[in-house]
Amino acid sequence: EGVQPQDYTLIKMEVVSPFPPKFSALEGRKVYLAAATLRPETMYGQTNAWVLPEGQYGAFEINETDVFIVTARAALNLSYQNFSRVPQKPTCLVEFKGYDLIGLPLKSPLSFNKIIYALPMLTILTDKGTGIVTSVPSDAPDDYMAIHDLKAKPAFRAKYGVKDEWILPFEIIPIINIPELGDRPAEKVCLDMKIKSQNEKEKLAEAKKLTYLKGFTEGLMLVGEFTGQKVQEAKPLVRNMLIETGQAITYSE
Ligand code: A2H
Repeated sequence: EGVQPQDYTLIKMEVVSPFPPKFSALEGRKVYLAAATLRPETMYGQTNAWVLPEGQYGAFEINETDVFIVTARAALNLSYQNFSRVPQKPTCLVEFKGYDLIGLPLKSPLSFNKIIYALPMLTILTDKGTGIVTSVPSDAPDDYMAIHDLKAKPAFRAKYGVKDEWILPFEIIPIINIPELGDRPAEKVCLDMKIKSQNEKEKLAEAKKLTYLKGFTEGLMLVGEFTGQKVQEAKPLVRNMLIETGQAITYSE
């Protein structure tokens, strides 16, 4: 963990009912995969969620109605930030492996895609955020490369039971224009840097830094309520809108 606290927006990605058998104990509740993001202004372009297949997750009671699927570590942090039915004591209703979450259909705030699916990503860290990541391949190099790997490698899809219809209908949606990088900045940077897969961690860290900085300082919104505005102006506005409408919460660690 860093020295500086990091302020994330937790996006409530709602699990669409009817739930699969392993989720039957949660029937009747509002169940969300809660994804930690630093880029709430990109949520229009979500194409899927990411989970770590080998990761340990739980379904935790946040209040009388809502249940969040996150790591136990995140649930404990949340319980100290007023997000637990029992203050400072997470209540886990069901435990899951990331495998159990793959293929879940989700409804996510602002997303132009009305239903998106949870897919496997092998580079998710379990000691950061919630262990759930939302995917915006237009603007996140990690997301772009993880989708690329799934599309390029049938054996990878087969290993995790990923169906073509959870990936193929979801094209990259332009959300932000960056003067030097265009409307699909993550794709451009990954191609320019000749990144081959999600496992090229050093190159991806560099790609991420570049798109993040350029996006923040020079990016303009192409879609949504704040079309035409700068990313740095739109970011807090989108964040507040999501929080005020109950579609997201703040989370720091
Ligand atoms: B970001 P920082 Cl469009 N493991 O959200 C790996 N990555 C994780 C994670 C975890 N446990 N938890 C969150 N993240 C990702 C959107 C996005 C993000 C865009 C562009 C860049 C970007 C859509 N994915 O991140 O290490 C999440 O992906 C680049 C900074 O705390 C989260 O924001 O700085 C970001 O990493 C948090 O990274």
